[in-house]
Amino acid sequence: MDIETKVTQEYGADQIQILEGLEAVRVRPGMYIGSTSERGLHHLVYEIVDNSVDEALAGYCNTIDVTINKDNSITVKDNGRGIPVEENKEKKISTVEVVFTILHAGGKFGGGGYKVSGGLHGVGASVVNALSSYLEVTVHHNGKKYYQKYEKGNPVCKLHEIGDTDKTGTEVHFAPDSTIFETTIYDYSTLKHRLREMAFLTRGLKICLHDLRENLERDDEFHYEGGIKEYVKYLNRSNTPLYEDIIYCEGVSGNISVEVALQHNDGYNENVYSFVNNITTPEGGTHLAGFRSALTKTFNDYARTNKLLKESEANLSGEDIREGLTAIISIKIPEPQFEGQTKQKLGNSEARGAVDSILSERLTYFLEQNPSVARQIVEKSVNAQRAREAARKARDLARRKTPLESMALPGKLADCSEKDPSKCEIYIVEGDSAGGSAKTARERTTQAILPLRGKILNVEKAREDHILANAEIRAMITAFGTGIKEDFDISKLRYHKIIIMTDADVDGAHIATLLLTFFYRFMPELIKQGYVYLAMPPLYKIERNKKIYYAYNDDELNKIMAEIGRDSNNKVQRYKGLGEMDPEQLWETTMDPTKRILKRVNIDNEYLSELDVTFSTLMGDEVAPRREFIEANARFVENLDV
Ligand code: 1YM
Repeated sequence: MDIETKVTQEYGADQIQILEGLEAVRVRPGMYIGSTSERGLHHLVYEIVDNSVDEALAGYCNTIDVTINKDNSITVKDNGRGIPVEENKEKKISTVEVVFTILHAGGKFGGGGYKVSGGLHGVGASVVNALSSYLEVTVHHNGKKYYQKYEKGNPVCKLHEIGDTDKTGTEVHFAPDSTIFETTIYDYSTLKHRLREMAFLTRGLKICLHDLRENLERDDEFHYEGGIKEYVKYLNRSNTPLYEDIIYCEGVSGNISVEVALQHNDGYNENVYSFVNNITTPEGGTHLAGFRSALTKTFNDYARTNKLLKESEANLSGEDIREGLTAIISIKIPEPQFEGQTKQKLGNSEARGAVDSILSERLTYFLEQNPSVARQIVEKSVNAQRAREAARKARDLARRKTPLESMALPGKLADCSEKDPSKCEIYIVEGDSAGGSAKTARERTTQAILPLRGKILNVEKAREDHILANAEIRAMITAFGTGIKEDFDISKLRYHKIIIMTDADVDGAHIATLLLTFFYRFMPELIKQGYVYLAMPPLYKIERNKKIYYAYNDDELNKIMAEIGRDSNNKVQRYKGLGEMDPEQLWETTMDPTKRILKRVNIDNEYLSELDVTFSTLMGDEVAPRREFIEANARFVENLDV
C-alpha cells in the first residue's frame, strides 16, 4: 500500500467513539505506552507521527517534519487535511479536543477503516497529551489557522482561530512530563532509525528530522520513491549483490495487503525483516512462515523443472535458499493478533496463506522472465547445500567427545574452580602477554582467563565450516559450553559473565567488534540475555607522592589533575595497552569486581536491521561505507548500541 491509495470514506466528527478519561493514563502510564523509560519517551513521538503516517496512507499528506527543540520538547508537523475542527455534537467540543482529550478517540477503532500504522499500542494523541506537561496543536484548514493548548491533558483554552493560512495540515508541539518519565532527553539516533524505517515502509512519504539542541544540531531527510525495494538496497549497501535486480512483489488477498522485496548478496548471512502495519515483528509469525514456504517451494520447483537439480539430489532446504538473502516483508492487516512473550509475533493464520500465494505466484513469474538471475540463486543455494553438509560434519567433529577428550577444555584456558555458573566469569583477553598478567592477577575461584592470539577470524567473511575450524573460535565454543546456533543451550553456559578485555585503542575496538560479531551470529542469546560485557581498562595512571590515581577518560584525567594540582611531582602515564600494566595494576583497575567498570552489551530488538548493517558495514568488504559510517558516527559513538 502506498500513499496514492485514497481512502474514500471520510470520517465525520460525530462518528468518534468515546471511551474513558485521561486520568487513567497518568495513573498507569506503562499500560498505555509500555514503560516510562527512554523507550516510552520515544514512543510519544511515534504515536503523534503515526497519525501523520495514517494521513499519508490515506493519500492526503506527503511530508512530515519532526523537530527536537532546544529544550527537548518535540514538534511534529504534517501537510495533511488537518484534524477536523468542527464541533462534536455529543460532547459539544471541537473534534480536535476530542482527539486529544478522550482516550481511544481517533475513529479508527470501531470498524470501517483501520489504523494501519501504530506504535506499541496504537493509543494515540490523547495518551501523549495526558503524559505531557503541555501540548499545543495548530490546525491549518479551510484558509484558517486554529490553535489550542493543554496542560497535563487538560485544555487551558478552547480551540480558537488565530489567523489566516494558505496551507493545510496539523502541527503538534509537546513537552513530555518530567514527573512521569525517567528521562526526558531524546536520543537523535533512536528517532532517526525509526523514522527512516517508517519512510522506507511508506513509499513516497518524505520525513524530515531536525535537532535544534545546542552542540547537537543536525538534520536528516528520508524519502524513498522505491519504498521497501530501496530498503533492501540500503540493507545490502555494504555487501556485493549477487545480481542487479531487487525482486519485488505486491498484491492483496482478502483484506490483507502484502509487499515483499528481496535480493541475495554474495555473503552467507540471512537478513530477513518482517513488518505488520509498519510495526516490526522481530519474532516473525505467520507472515514470515508464508514467506519461507513460498520461497522454498518456488525455488525447488524451478530448479527441478529446469534440471538445475539432478533427480538423485535432495531438495534445497529453506536455509540454503536464504543464504546471503536480504528481504523485507511488509503486510497490512485490519486486526493483527500479536503473540508470544513480547507480543512481537504475528498470529493471524490467514496471513500465512496470503503471503505464500502472492509471493509464489509473482516469484514463479519473475524467475521465468529472468532465467539468469534464477540460475545464480539456484547455484548459490546448491553451493550452500554442499557447505552445509561440510559444516555439519565439522560441527559433529567439534561436538564429538571421545572418552579421553570428554571434558577437554581448551589448553589456553585458565579455568576457575567454582562450579556454579552464576558465580563464574570468563575474561577473553587480547594477546598472550596480557593473558599472562590476567592469569596472575585473577581471583582463581571465580575468574577464568582465555587469552586469544592476534585478531580473530572475521565471521562475516567466512563460511561456517571455516569458522568452526578456527582454533580461537573453537576455544570459545568449548569454554562457554553452550554450543551454537540450533544446538545452543543457555542452561549449559559455564560463566554468567563473559568479559571482553582488549586494549583501549582502535585495534582493541576492532577485536572487540570481531568477537561481538561472532557472538551475535552464532550465540545471539548470550547478548540478548545480557551475559556479555566489555571491560574498561583505564587510559591514564597518575602518580603523586607514591599515591596512584587512574583515569578512564580525558575528563577524569582533567578532574584529577585539577584536584591534586598540576606540578612537577605528578607523573602521568598514558597506557597504550593492557600489556603495560603489571598484574597488580590490572587487577586493581580492570578485574577487581569491587572497583572495575564493566559495560554490558545490549541489543535493542526493535533495531535488529540496523545492527545487522552495523556489523556488515564494520566487517564487510566495502571500504567506502565503512569510512562513511565511522565518520558519521564518530561524534555520536556513545549512541551506538554496541
Ligand atoms: C502532527 C500530527 O494528527 N494529523 C492528522 C490527523 C487526523 C487527520 C489528518 C484527519 C483524519 C481524518 C479526516 C479521518 C486525524 N483526524 C482524526 C479524527 N498530525 C495529525 N491529519 N480528516 C483529518 O481519519 O477521516 C483523528 S486523527 F478522528 F478526528 F478524524
